[in-house]
Amino acid sequence: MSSPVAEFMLDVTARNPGEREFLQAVEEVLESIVPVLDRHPEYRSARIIQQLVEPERVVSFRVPWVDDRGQTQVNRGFRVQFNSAMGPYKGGLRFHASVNQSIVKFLAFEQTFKNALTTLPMGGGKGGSDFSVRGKSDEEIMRFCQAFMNELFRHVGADTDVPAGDVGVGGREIGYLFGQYKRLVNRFEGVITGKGLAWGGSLIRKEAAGYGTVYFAQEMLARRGESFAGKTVAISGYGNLGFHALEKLNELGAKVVTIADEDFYIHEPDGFKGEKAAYVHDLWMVHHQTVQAYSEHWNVPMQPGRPWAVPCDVAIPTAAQNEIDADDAKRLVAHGCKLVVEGANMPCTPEAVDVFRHHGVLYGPGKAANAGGVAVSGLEMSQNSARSNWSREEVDRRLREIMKRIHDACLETAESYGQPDDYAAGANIAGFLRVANAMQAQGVV
Ligand code: 2IT
Repeated sequence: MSSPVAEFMLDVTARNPGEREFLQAVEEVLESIVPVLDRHPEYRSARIIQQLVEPERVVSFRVPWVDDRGQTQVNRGFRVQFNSAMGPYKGGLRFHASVNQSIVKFLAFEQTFKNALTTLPMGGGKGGSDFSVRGKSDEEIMRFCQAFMNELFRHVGADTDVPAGDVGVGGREIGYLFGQYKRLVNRFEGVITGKGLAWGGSLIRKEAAGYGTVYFAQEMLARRGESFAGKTVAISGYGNLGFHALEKLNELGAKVVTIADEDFYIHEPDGFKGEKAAYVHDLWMVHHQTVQAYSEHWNVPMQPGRPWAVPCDVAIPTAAQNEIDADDAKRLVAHGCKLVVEGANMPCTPEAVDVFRHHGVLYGPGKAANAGGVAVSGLEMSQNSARSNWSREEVDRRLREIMKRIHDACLETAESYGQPDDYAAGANIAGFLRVANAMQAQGVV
């Protein structure tokens, strides 16, 4: 760690005790922006960094609900409104047993830079609950979503804070959340994105994060005169993002050979094609099942652990933070992986990224590569404001353009700060500059 960062991190650590993921995300960004602060001392004197690492607002609330047996359950809800310099707070809601304040703060911090990279007018936020959708009935999910919104509604709004989905929050949950918001405020407004097509949603929103990640990876390959045709790809999560990445990769002639849940993975050496791909589509998004169901249905053994020991040309982690550690990274390198592109948020540990850098593996950071989801959320907001609907082709074209723009911004920024091909440095610096300039222009607020 460089010493100005180490010194600053002492203070951030003292102010955010035990928030491992948040501190990891902050340190990663700070490491990248040291050269910016050296070139632009005005950010230091305006204490932009001190302001930037402090969320504008953190809301934590009780979510009581009644399960199917009549038993009261109590979960914890969060909404972190991190930074509104670029626009209304924007970012997803995550429902997963692992959710805590550190996780939502790291996600909201990352989201601030990601959203800035899209160049659409969106600030950064994130929220969620330690509620697990797995094993719950539809009625329980509805009651939970309504209870969650009974508090969240007072903090959000189409021009204030616009949530969306994330892990554990798909079309069904968005529907229940939106319905309860509308009932409480008596207004039909674009308060949430990822809505159904008949009630304000955008075409391509559900595909956007997965397609966008692949478009970004395509740009990285194209720059080296390569394409996905014939490439072997390992992915992990097979939810909304993972499945749509798989779908686009199949379309481009790649072979996706793995999917994984939290404990096991499936290796399909010939790829998930045709009916197998259709089965993967339903596995989480319709049935909320683990890979055990796939294993039994297709009579393919499931393997314990993570899928990163499987030989591949490209790895696209699509599950959760820190799912690739240094040992996984070494295995990927040893088996010939040349490109790692983050579909999930912060799936590679800093040590894993060091391994990739050391071995010349090209690395696309999530805050750039997976920005397609929130980018199309931004397009959904525009359509809601204009009360219009764009065609599939129109939204997909804009998504491609945005991903290319982000890719080019990362490269050009990295280059201009003397770190050619370092997409992580480029993403952090480009995102930082946009947010920092907006904050400075708006004064001490
Ligand atoms: O991580 C993400 O960018 C998302 N979960 C999507 C956020 C959004 O507001 O669409």
